[in-house]
Amino acid sequence: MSDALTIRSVDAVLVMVPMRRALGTSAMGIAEAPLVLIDLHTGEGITGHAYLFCYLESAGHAVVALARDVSAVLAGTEVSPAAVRRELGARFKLLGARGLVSAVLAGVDVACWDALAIAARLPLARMLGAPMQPTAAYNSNGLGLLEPRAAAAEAQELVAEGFRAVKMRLGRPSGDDDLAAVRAVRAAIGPDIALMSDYNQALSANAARERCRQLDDEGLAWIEEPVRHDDYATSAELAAQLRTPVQIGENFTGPRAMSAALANNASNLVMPDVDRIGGVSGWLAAAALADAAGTEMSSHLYPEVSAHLLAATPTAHWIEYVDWAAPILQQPLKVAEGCVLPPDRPGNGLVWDSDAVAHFRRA
Ligand code: SMN
Ligand code: MG
Repeated sequence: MSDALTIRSVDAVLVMVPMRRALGTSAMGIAEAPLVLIDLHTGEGITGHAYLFCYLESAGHAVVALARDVSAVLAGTEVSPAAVRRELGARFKLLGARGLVSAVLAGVDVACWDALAIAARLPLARMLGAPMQPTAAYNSNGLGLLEPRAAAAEAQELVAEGFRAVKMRLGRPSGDDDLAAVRAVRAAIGPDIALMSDYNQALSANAARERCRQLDDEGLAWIEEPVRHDDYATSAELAAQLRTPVQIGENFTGPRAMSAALANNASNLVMPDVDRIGGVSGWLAAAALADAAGTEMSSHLYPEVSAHLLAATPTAHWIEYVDWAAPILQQPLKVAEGCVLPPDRPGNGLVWDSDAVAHFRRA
């Protein structure tokens, strides 16, 4: 007897969803979230869901095209993350499973795990052997590169949405500008709210040495990606010298990259992104690496799926909360007392609001 599910097709739809607050980062501003929604249909009638945040609309169109290729390759394959990885590994070996290709593979992995958990009638967290435990959340829905007064006002709004922690972006033209914004935000939120910060790789190694030291007495929960994401040597130097923890991880493409970062002591904290680290399967490998290294691990974006994954992560630290997918979800993720619980329904809990999807659809 076999209860295996079989893949029938993989459908992908691009939506451009306006964000409640535009986000100015040191790299670019984002006002609309380009999301590719993945539906993995099975012959048994169960559909697995995932979404990919694509940063640019053009990347969303490319992901939809790649998903068509994936659908043709996977038709008839068992819904087994390992089997799917084997098939797609071969398909994309020559092109290279990097960048958008790896994001598509991760999205399919998330959708496979969703289908398996739905078939087992278990929330994803329980499917992974985890208790339904909450993770402390920080509100990342804003606090782009604003001038100090606007940043202070926005920080208060973010706390008032029910959080005990917020993240602000850094990388203004001068260190003094960032320091003024950090101090304005701290004065607005008080000493008891955790304040994360993120440079989005803005600084050269020399600038980072100076500018991170300038912020080292401000009580920041972490300084994220001060330099190029793959400059592990400079990042390690900063991590060793600063009192403030250095955080990296959203750009780890697969657990191997994270393993190299940990081996180089490139940061004090790690925060992989489920769609860059390799989906649920990649996350579990990364969580084992963080556990072995004794390094606290947070999530990057995708709070809906990350809520389940952090419940299954031995060194779980913070969940990054953004509501960018909320307008196209039937049941957006809930925050209670500054924490996020994995949704108590079968699978990862993603169910599209079909009217909203039709409204925001671009491809
Ligand atoms: C970020 C993520 C996605 C879009 C813009 C900025 C940022 C974060 O690096 O960590 O939230
Ligand atoms: Mg970041």
